[in-house]
Amino acid sequence: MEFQMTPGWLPFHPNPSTPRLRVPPGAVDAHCHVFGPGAQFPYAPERKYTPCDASKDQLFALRDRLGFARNVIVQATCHGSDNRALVDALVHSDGRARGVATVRRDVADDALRAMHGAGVRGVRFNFVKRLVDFTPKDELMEIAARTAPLGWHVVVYFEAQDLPELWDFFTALPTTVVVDHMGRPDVRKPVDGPEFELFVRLMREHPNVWSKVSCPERLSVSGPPALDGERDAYRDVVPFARRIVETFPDRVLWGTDWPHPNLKDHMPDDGLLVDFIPHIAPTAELQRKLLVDNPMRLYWPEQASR
Ligand code: 0GY
Repeated sequence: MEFQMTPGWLPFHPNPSTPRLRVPPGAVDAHCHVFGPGAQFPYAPERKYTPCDASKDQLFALRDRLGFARNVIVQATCHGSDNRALVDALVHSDGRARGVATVRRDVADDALRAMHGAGVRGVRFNFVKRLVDFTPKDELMEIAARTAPLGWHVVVYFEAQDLPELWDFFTALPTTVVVDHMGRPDVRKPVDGPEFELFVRLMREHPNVWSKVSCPERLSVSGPPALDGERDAYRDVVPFARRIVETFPDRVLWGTDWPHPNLKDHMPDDGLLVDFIPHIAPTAELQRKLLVDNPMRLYWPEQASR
């Protein structure tokens, strides 16, 4: 099947720079996607955008280029609840990728077990209105209850202004809950203002809540470096991500978000994104927790050493 990219869609960076940061051995890129290729794994009819193809081989090449050892591949909304591209990437990763799927209430037990065998370890619930149609919360709770016995966790994606309404649902989930991109704070607001305090409180009061300190390129208003070759980017996101890393060092994850769906203004250089890490996790110990210990405990517990 032929797919036309959504007009204005930006393809991923063709030639990311080599990061200055040498990430610790065994580092995990814990938030990235595969898109199609559409001819092999068609995009879902209910999708809100049509991306560029971004294959598992391209993802694995980026992993190697950035110095990472493993990936956690998260089902993107353009594939709906058809997890075939994700599962195909997992089974061809030599055990170096695990996944987070999207499933519907009517998913069969056999299908869940097969996904587990391929390396799926979580389900994603998406509440970002521009990306998905509404799914009733009782349906999501039922999915969480069915996947929890497999040891799966729940990944949630939402925007900061929706946290008050979602609070009761999130805090009732029976599993580890991983929040994408710090709940998408509005970084023009103060880092100690009421909106971000609510997110910090969610993590403080609920030790099963983790956060990805990812996507500065999505959250930033100050944006990428003004000049080619400069490596100082997305500085307005630093206080938010650093606060979460320093307050909850054992419950944070980091990911590239490659191939960066729905960025309208610029496409980040993935090497620069890696060089953002020392700004938010300034010590070697924090970097090791963020990039190795935490993702290993969540996604490869049988191999985790800490
Ligand atoms: C992300 C961000 C986005 C898209 C998706 O599943 C998706 O389509 O996650 C977005 O547009 O904010 O986390 O990759």
